[in-house]
Amino acid sequence: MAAPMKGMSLLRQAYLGLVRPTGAQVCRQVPHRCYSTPGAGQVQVDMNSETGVATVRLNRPPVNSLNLDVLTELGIALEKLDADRTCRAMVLASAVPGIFSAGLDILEMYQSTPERCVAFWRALQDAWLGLYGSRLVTMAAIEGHSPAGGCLLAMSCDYRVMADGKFQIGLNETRLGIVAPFWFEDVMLNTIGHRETEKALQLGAMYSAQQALSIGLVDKVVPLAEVMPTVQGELKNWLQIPDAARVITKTSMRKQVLDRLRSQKEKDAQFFADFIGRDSVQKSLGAYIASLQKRKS
Ligand code: CO8
Repeated sequence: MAAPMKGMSLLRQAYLGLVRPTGAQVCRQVPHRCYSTPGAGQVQVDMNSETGVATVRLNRPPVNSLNLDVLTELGIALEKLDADRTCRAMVLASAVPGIFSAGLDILEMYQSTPERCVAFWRALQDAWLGLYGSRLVTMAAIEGHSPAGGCLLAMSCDYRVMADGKFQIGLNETRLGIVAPFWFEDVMLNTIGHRETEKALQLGAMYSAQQALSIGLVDKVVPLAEVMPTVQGELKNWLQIPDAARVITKTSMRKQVLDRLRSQKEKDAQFFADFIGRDSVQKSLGAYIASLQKRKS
């Protein structure tokens, strides 16, 4: 595999086919520990060239937590679909039953190195910019739990269909002793408005599907087996609209929020690494990880 080129992001190099970016490769660039076996297939892309609809499934059992590898793969997948002129829409879903995504991999934030934290955060920024800024019609098929970063991905789509039942969705960061970044906040504000966002973010609120529907966090709630058919049905409406007019409208609605992050990506990544490295934050994260494990036993 070619050595990484200076001055060009790994994502860009991968897109140009110069490198295959795995966590291991980033690991070689920055000293840190690896948490998972890197490799392809954690983001499955199924492109239907007849309909122009791609289905992108997160596939990182047990809970689709988003680590550096997954975020890098996701960013590349989105960039490729955006460049594919035969593709008009994308459904974001999960290959893991019962889970949309558990959000960011907490182990990427716990006892990590500043260099790894920055690399991880850049991968998240790029994946999110690709999703929120996508020219495609994007729909989230939420067939399971969707906390934190999972909720961010869902909110960044144009439309959300969620399975009724025991699953929950929301930005729960404050419960971990961390703070949702300004761009998570911006996306939520644009989705559910100021008052609901204030409550949701301060409380780290997790909503049932019906509660999420009532505040506009999701657009439709249906039985689990109906999620995909409902998404497909809704897509038909969206795909009736001429792409050019829809894309210009979407861009105009989202540009301000996208530009806010674009203009301060490095500052934001550095802030994340500094914040996460604080003793008090590490202590909170450690306690949260322990509580997840305790809940299980
Ligand atoms: N990261 C890493 N590991 C996780 C995560 C995660 N986000 N979520 C769960 N796991 C692990 C569990 O610890 C468990 O590990 P093990 O098998 O080794 O004990 C395994 O995955 C399975 O988890 P559960 O048994 O809990 O699975 P369930 O199906 O019962 O529940 C849930 C699934 C509901 C998703 C549950 O696991 C859960 O609530 N997880 C926590 C989700 C969460 O709080 N995510 C927040 C991540 S932070 C984020 O996305 C934004 C951060 C922004 C940072 C800004 C700072 C400036």
